[in-house]
Amino acid sequence: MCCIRAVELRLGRLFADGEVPGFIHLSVGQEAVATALGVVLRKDDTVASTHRGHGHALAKGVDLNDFFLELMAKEEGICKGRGGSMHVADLSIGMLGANAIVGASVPIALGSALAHQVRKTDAIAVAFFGDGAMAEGVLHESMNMASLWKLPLLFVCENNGWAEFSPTQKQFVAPLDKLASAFSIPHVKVGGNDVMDVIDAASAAVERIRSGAGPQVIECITHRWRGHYEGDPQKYRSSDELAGLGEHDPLTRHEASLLKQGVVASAVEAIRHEIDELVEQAVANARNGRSPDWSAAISDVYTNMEAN
Ligand SMILES: Cc1ncc(C[n+]2csc(CCOP(=O)(O)OP(=O)(O)O)c2C)c(N)n1
Repeated sequence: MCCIRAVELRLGRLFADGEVPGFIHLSVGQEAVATALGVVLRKDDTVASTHRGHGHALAKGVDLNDFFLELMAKEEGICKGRGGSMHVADLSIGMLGANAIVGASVPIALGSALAHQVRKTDAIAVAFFGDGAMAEGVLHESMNMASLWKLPLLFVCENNGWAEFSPTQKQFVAPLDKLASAFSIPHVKVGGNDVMDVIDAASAAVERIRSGAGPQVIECITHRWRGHYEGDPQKYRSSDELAGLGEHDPLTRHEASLLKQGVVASAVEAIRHEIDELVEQAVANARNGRSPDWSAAISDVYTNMEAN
C-alpha cells in the first residue's frame, strides 16, 4: 500500500511538471483493494485492469523501474513507452493490461479465465472494474457466460461512489448484488479501505473459485481522493465529502492496527523511507531512458502474417 501511494503521489507531481504524457487517473485512497489482491493472487493468475490501474499493476508485480519507464514514455518501458498509464501490461507476470474503455477489463479477464479452464490449470483470472462499469452491457454478458461455463473468474468492483462526475445511483438502477444474483453469481460486499478485510474476502473467494465452483463478485466500498483525472477541480463534490476523505485512509488505518499489535513506529517509518528511495531511483532511471524514435512509430501495429 505504501508503495502504491508513494508511486502515485510522485506521478501526480511528475504529471504536473509535464514529465508524464497523456492523462493519469490516480487511485489514492483505494490502495487496500489492489494490495489485498496482490497478496492473495499467484503469479500464474491473470489480472485485467481499468483506467485507474497503477495499483493493480504494481500489486501484480510490475517492476518499479519498468513501471516508471513506461509511464514516462521511454523505449525501455514494458510496452516500449507506447502504452502509458492506461495500458500498462506485462504478460510475463499475468498483468493483462490496464484499459481506457470502461468495462473492457471484464471480457479480457473472461477470455483468460476460459483459457485457464481449457488448459485445466487451477489459475484464476481477475477483472477489476469500477461502479461505472455496472451499466455496461459487456459486464452483464460476461457475467452470463462466466456463470454458464463456471469460469474461474473473480469480479472485483472498486465502488468509490463516482463514475467520472456522476454518483453511482445516477448511473445504474440496481445495486451490484442484484445484478450478480440475476446471473446466479455469489456476491460479497466488503469495506474496501481495510486491507485485512479485503484479504479475507478475496482469499475465501479465490479458494472457492480455484476449487471449480465458478465465478464470484467482490464489491469493495472505497473512496477516490483525487479528481477523476489529475487536474479535475471536483466541483461536483461537496466540501464536506472532500474534507472527510482522510477518515477513510487505508494506510493510516492499517498503520494504527500494526502499532496496536506491537509493531514499532520506527519500523513503519523505515518502510516508508525505503520505498521513497526506491521510487526516486526509479524516476531518475526513467529520466535517463530513451525516447521512442519516430521511425518506429508504426512497428508492432501491423503484422505481415497472412490472415487465414
Ligand atoms: C465505454 C466507455 N464509456 C465512457 C468512457 C468515459 N469514461 C472514462 S472513465 C469513466 C467513469 C468510470 O467510472 P468507474 O468505472 O466508476 O471508475 P472510477 O473512475 O470511479 O475508478 C467514464 C464514463 C469510457 N472511457 N469508456
